[in-house]
Formats: sequence, C-alpha cells, structure tokens
Amino acid sequence: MFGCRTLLKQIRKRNKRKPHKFHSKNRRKNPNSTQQHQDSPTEDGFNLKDSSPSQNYGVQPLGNFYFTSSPHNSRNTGLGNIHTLTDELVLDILGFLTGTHLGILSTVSKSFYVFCNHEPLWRNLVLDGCDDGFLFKGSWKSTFVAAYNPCYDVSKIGSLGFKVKDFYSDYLFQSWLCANLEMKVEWLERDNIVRRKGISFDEFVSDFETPNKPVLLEGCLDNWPALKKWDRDYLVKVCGDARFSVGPIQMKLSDFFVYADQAQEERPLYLFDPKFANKVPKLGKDYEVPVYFSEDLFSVLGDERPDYRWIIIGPAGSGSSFHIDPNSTSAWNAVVKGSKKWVLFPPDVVPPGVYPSADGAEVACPVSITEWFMNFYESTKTWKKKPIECVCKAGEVIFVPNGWWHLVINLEDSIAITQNYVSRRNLLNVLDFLKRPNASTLVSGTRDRVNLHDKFKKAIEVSFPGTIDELTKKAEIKKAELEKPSYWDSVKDSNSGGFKFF
Ligand SMILES: O=C(O)CCC(=O)C(=O)O
Ligand SMILES: [Fe+2]
Repeated sequence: MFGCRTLLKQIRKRNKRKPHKFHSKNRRKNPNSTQQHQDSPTEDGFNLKDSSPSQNYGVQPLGNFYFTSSPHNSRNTGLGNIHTLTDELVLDILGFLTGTHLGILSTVSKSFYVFCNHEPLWRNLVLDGCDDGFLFKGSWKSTFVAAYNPCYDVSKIGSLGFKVKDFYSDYLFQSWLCANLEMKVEWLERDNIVRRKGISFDEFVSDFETPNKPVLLEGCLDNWPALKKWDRDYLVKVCGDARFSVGPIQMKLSDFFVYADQAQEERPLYLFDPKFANKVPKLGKDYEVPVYFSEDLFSVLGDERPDYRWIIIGPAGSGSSFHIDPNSTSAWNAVVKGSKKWVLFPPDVVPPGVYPSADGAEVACPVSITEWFMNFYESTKTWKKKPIECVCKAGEVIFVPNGWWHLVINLEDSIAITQNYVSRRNLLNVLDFLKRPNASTLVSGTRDRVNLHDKFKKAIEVSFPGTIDELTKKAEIKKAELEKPSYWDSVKDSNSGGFKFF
C-alpha cells in the first residue's frame, strides 16, 4: 500500500532491541497529546490502539492527494528547493541539526513544522546527548526540552500540535500509522510450531536440536523463582536504580518503566542487557538454565566468552526485527511475563522484505516490525515453505535453532530471559563461523573478534580433549552417507546394462 521503508541494521550488534512489558491496562495516555487524528485509517482494515494516538499534524497518505480538489501538496510548497528530495533524505539532513536549530526551522513553513517535529529526530537528539538516561515526558521533543531546560513547562509543547492542511507523505504517514496500529488478528492466529511438555533431554536432542528445528517447550520454567517474583514492582524494588542497556544508552530501570508506560512509537526502545546478572546478582539467582540447554561450551572461555545472556524488558509493540542470532549459536528465550509473537524462517529462506548483504554482516529490512506485518506478512501465506509461528506466553520457552531468521513482537508489556549457547551439536558450525575471513565484522559480543576462533578451539581441546576430532569424523561419515547414491540412483545411473527407467 504505502512505500516500503528500509533500515540498514547491523546484525552483529546483537541489538536485541528494546522491548518492554507491564500491564498495558496500566499504560497511561500520553498526557501531552491533545489532538486526535481525525482521518481514522480503520477504513483500510486497520485498528488504532485504544490509547490516544500520538500527534499526526494532519499528515495523510500520498494516495489521498489524488482524490482531493487541492492543487498543492503543502509538503512540497513549504520545503522550497529541497522539496525534490525524498522524505528520508530531508529527515537525514534535519538529523544533522541541533535541537535549537530544529526548533527555529520548524517555524519557517508548515512543511518544516511537520518535518522538524518528527519524533525520531528528537529521540536521536535525546539518545545522543543523554548517555546517563532520560526522564520521558510523553514525547521525545518534550523529553529533549525538559532535559536541557529543566525550568520550562513542557506540558505546553504537546498542546501546540497544529494540524496542517493538505500535507501528503507516505513516509511520515506510515511512521505514524505503525506507531499507533493494533496488531491485526490475522497476523497472530497462525500457530504451527511443535509444542512439547516434559520431554527428555535425549528426545530434545534427537527431535529438535540435531535436526535444527524450533520447538516450544511448556512447563520447564515451573521451578523458576523469577516466574512468581518478577513483575514491575518487584524489579523496581530490587534494582530500580540500577542502570541497564537500553539501545545505545544505560538508564535506570525505574526511568525505563516511566518511558515504557508512555511509549507510543514505531520502534519502542527495548531494554536488552547482557550484564544484568553481574549488575544485580539476585536476578541471576532467580532462574536456572533448562536442562535441554545445559551444555554451554563457550564457558571454557571464562570471562572472555562473548555475551551470552540477556534480560529483555519492553512495552507492548517493542520487539526484535528479523535477524539471525550471533556467532551461529542457538538460543532459548523464556517468557517470564507477558507474551511474544514469533515468526521464524529456516536458514535457507530469507524472509520477504529482508535483504542481507553478501557477507551477511548487514541486513536491510523494514523500519519497524509493524511495517513488516503490514507490507510482507500476507505474501508468506502463499509460500511453499511457510514460516514457523507461535505466541510464546509466560512460563514457556522457545528453542531458536542456529541460522534461523526470526522476528519477535511483544503483545503485552513483557519480561524475558534469553541465552545463546554452543553444544556439541553445533560446535563445528560455530568454529566454522568464527573462522570466516570476515570474522572481524561478523563475530559479535566480544572485543577480540579475530582471535576468538583460535582461543575457543584451544580451550575446547584443553577441556575436552579429542572432542573436535571425534565430531569432525562423525560429520564426515554423515556427509559421505548423504552423498552416497541411493540404491535406486545407482541402478538408474549405471551403465552396466542393468535395469534402467526410461
Ligand atoms: O524477545 C525478543 O525480543 C527476541 C530476542 C531474540 O531475538 C532472541 O532471543 O534470540
Ligand atoms: Fe534472536
């Protein structure tokens, strides 16, 4: 419908983006947003979220321009000579300005008013300038102003939202729509993952880990203290003042919850912290690795191991766009609170709308998860190789096999733990990955990317002598078996005058 906007994202920063949780019931309306969007897009089959939509400034999709009697798109008339640039380019240029200059430029014309108020510009200014975190004030612009002018009453800012007439832009409209759209029922209903409860370790290995297939495991978190204890109030009590990684910054957990309560944006920030158990050891004691994933060969590297476990907290709508997990590891992801929609594609199927670079170090994909659902999800329905999908609820764990593409969106405010691991089943695979010629760009989660292969191999040889040779031999035998022509192939291809199909 609208154009496809793409975002170049480096997979190697396991930028497990920044999700959220806490009961959406409790989410407050944006206190600064007084203006509602008048032209409800629900006619197109989309529903807006219950909470009041964020500021739209009257931006309409470009298609509406062709049905209006107005001869002008005020997007163009107000931009002067730069109106020939795409919206993305205009925004890229504005991204070089300071907050003060953005504010001044927004008074130049209606068009600059709309562009200069684009929330992601203010979000970048906040994230670039506030390494120690921020206190969210209902919008990124208000947050910026409050951070730099603590005496200014930012509640005035939201109420100044003018509505510009005859402004048409797919880019800006879609950005607003994706921030305010409810997930459609048809995006959530396909559930084709295999579910298992109470299987043995050997069954897990033979049925899922060895063939590298996803599975949703039920009931294996029943004895996790986290499952009973962790909620927003508990976490704030235990570590509200601790700082966690949220995108590019470290912020106090209690401040993150203030943000998560109000966030209504296309790509909400996600708390994704690999050092949570060092920062707050109590959190590390509230869960234990499920037995299926107990072999953890990277542990032979001690402190030099790449990042491997994360606490993930984010509001409904936050999540992780399509990526493959780092260093060719497999992962498990356990939902402690909330629920997550998963879409997974096997390693040989690149998801629609996703364009990995030839060396695999970068991925171009739609700007947001909602945009992917809006523009690409439907097309997978006719694919022969359908994605594996499910909603993973509190108390459930999903196994994410190595090399699988996956996308995750939190359907509610959520808290999860994820760990990436190497077992004997994917050791050779991981060693191959770490040895790739472009290891310096591909390997992630550690400073010494280039030497990780040699260090890991040596450490495995010391701790588990002979294991690599043994696995290599087994892999060669398996490969030879797969390459051996079957009985029928051999009779069909033989020139010996034997039986042939014609
Ligand atoms: O919970 C999420 O956002 C997904 C995280 C993820 O990609 C993973 O655990 O591999
Ligand atoms: Fe992942």
